[in-house]
Amino acid sequence: MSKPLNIGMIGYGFMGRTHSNAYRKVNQFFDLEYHPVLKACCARKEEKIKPFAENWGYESFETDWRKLVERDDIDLIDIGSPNNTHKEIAIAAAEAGKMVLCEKPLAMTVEEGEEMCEAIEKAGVANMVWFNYRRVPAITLAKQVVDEGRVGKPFHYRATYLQDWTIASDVPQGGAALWRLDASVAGSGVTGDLLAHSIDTAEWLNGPIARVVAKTETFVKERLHAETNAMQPVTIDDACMFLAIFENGSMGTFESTRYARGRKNYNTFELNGEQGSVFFDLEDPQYLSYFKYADPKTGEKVEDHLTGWQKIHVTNFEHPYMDHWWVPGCTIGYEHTFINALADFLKGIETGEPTQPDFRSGLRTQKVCDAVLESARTGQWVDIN
Ligand code: SOE
Repeated sequence: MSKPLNIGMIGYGFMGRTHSNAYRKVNQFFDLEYHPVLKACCARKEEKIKPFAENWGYESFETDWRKLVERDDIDLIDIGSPNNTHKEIAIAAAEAGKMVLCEKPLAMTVEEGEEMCEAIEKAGVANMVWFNYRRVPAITLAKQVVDEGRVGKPFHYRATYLQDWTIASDVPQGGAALWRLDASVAGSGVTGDLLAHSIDTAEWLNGPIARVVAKTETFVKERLHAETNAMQPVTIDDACMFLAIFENGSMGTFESTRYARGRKNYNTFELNGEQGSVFFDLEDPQYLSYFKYADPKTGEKVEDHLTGWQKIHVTNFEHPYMDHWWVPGCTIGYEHTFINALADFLKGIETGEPTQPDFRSGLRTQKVCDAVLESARTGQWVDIN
């Protein structure tokens, strides 16, 4: 008999939609002990949250998150609201004994993240940060390839995360739609928003980053603020590039911008090792590219006149998550990464095995982000711990 898990969703924007969709679909595709029930959603403005609740089938809505957190009929609080709300809500939810899911980045700063981890761990509640890209089947396959020793001793990790939606100087900052451009709400610009994804993936695949040196740039210095209607200085980083040294000795380069004309969500990585390489591009998400130089078991070189990159179409039943979806060759998309992540979380509460990335893991990423921003300010290398 399937057990209900009553969801309290905070936020109604892009992430409110991706998460709500996951709650609605997960049991149709994964065989799980728990089934999410869309009990209530929450946002400050009734005119926004009421239609959201109706559209997604939430039983009720609240306009004060504190009321939602206090409700006895809620088991899990999902934080999909802007970054400056994460800490207060997560701590209150943990203290109320609720499970907590939080959209990335975990927090505005490391200090905030630490407080959140302490509260979550003290309460002993299940938790996860929605770094959804770990659940792109091709990225999960890359992890498998690395763990199988097919890349071998790593030398280079190269990540880019490029978009182009803020090039026009008349795009305002702030407000419900554009809070990502307002540092007082977002914490940072591309570093927390985009590089946080790249860092989470990088550390998952290639282990901890030991030190970084970074440079950031803000191309448009002033923007109209959507809430005050006045021109205000832009304090987010529009672009960021950093060099990293991983604890395993390999070297990393990371580049992110919202000024790469033509790039919409170009999230790529390549890892080069002694025995092979892997490459992924989110604008071509069904594929993982793999270059095999040596047999992972014997270490013997397999290179011959037909050696080359293999472009693997990650849609077969033996590929991660794909036995839950369609038949081989039929692709899944962006929204499925959230469903896959939720399925893993629900399996985790069923088995008692904590699901990754949890808040501690989200804090690791926060530490790297903060070190990157500190280095950009000082021009110095910064050690992560
Ligand atoms: C920013 O444009 C954004 O929506 C991020 O906030 C998401 O995390 C990313 O996955 C897509 O781009």
